[in-house]
Amino acid sequence: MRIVVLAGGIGGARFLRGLKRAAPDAEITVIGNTGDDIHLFGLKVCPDLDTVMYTLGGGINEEQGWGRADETFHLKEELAAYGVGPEWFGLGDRDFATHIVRTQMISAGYPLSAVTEALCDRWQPGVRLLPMTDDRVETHVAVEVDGERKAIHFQEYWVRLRASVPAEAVVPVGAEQAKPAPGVLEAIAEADVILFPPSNPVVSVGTILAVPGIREAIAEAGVPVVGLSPIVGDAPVRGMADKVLAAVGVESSAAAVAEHYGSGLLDGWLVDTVDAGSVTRVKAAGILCKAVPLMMTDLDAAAQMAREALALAEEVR
Ligand code: GDP
Ligand code: FO1
Ligand code: CA
Repeated sequence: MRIVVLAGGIGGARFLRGLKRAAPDAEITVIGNTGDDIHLFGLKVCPDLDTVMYTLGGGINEEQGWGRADETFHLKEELAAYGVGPEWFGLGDRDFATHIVRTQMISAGYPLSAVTEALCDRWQPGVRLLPMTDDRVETHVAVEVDGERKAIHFQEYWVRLRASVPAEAVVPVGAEQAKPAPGVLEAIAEADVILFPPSNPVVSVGTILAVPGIREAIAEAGVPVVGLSPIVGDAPVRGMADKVLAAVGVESSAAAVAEHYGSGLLDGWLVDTVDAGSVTRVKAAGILCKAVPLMMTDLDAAAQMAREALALAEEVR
């Protein structure tokens, strides 16, 4: 079975770990969000691709959910001693190596998709990890700080400001001109099932869908498309999905996110058991819906969620 998954960082990566366990013989292609990418110290950092790669490859900091296990921060401290920041973004010594290799290869002319494949040669994530595009896309967030309206990088909004001010708009800068990376449209066309993990619907899955051609290819693939809600009990399990959903005029609820994707894209939607009351509303939107436990407390729980998603896909097929 060929499965395509549109993934952000932590939510996507943890679900994928469960999916690998639930469907060990499946050929899994991951289309990763690159809108979170940021250039720092002359290096290209791809947080969501790295989170998927490290999580599936066994190198992730488990408690944090991003960055490397057994990390140290000597380089960051040395840079800070020179007054070179930003200090608010925690790049560790081990992680730096990934960004150096990536930037070196990009400077030598390799596209991000080829670089990602080379990095995965080391980590062996057990899935084919494709960036959504080889072109530069950067998510920016419009905010008002001290009476001044400005657009800041998504990482500055989330990591520096901790989403403490309302997001007035979310713009995937460059997405309109971007082309899907090699293999992306082919994987979608050849998929037997397409899954949206409990990733951020705006700045992860939404950004991937903003690359022209991807949304259309999914809608036209003619195979079940099933998603899992990242919103449980009207709040994100972690992160700032409520803030960025508000920016696109969507309430923070499992049902509203399903309606936001819409029946033109989604065939099935899983909500957590605490949101069982919203199943009728999702079904009324023309999307098959079921309430099951959706907390990825451990690998078994994530694997069970993946099984439920695949079972729902069979129901809509
Ligand atoms: P990010 O790029 O690191 O923010 O990761 P993703 O976009 O892939 O996923 C972020 C989303 O995952 C957030 O909106 C969370 O609410 C959701 N999430 C994290 N852990 C869980 C979980 O255990 N269950 C569910 N249902 N959602 C989760
Ligand atoms: N998230 C933080 O909250 N603080 C950080 O200092 C931080 C550094 C960082 C470095 C590399 C990397 O791959 C991810 C990192 N993240 C950090 C996570 C990153 O901001 C993610 O994009 C967000 O969690 C949302 O997707
Ligand atoms: Ca992300």
